[in-house]
Amino acid sequence: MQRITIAIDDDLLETIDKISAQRGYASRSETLRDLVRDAVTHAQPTIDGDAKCYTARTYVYQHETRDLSRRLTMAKHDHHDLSVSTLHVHIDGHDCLEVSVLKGKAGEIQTFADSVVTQRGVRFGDLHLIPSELGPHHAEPHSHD
Ligand code: NI
Repeated sequence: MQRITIAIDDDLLETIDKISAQRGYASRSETLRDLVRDAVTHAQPTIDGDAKCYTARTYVYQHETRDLSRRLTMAKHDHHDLSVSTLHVHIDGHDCLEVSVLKGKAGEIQTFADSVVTQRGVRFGDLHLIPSELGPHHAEPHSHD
């Protein structure tokens, strides 16, 4: 096992301590290891990179962060072929919430999403991959009542 040092926001640390107390973890380290394991499992692609899929991508970003809005716009134009629709909500004076529906190969979408959520000033990045081929249930024409 290795020992690392990380810088963390006060608010986030407070939340981690609450989770730790609620679940009864013996230490912060134990709590963080479990939370990181969850995140790592979530981050590993479970769909074959060439599989066609739909994706709901959500993230919050601070539009005032230097150059961020411009970089995000450029990334979106670079991947315009994957984009179906984006919802933008101005949460408050600083933060924007975006929900994008993307369509394409899982691997390409993952790469695009990573390029967005890893930018400084972007938080709560999440990606929900939905295979285009939903199996026999949806292969037949169906109604929605
Ligand atoms: Ni906004």
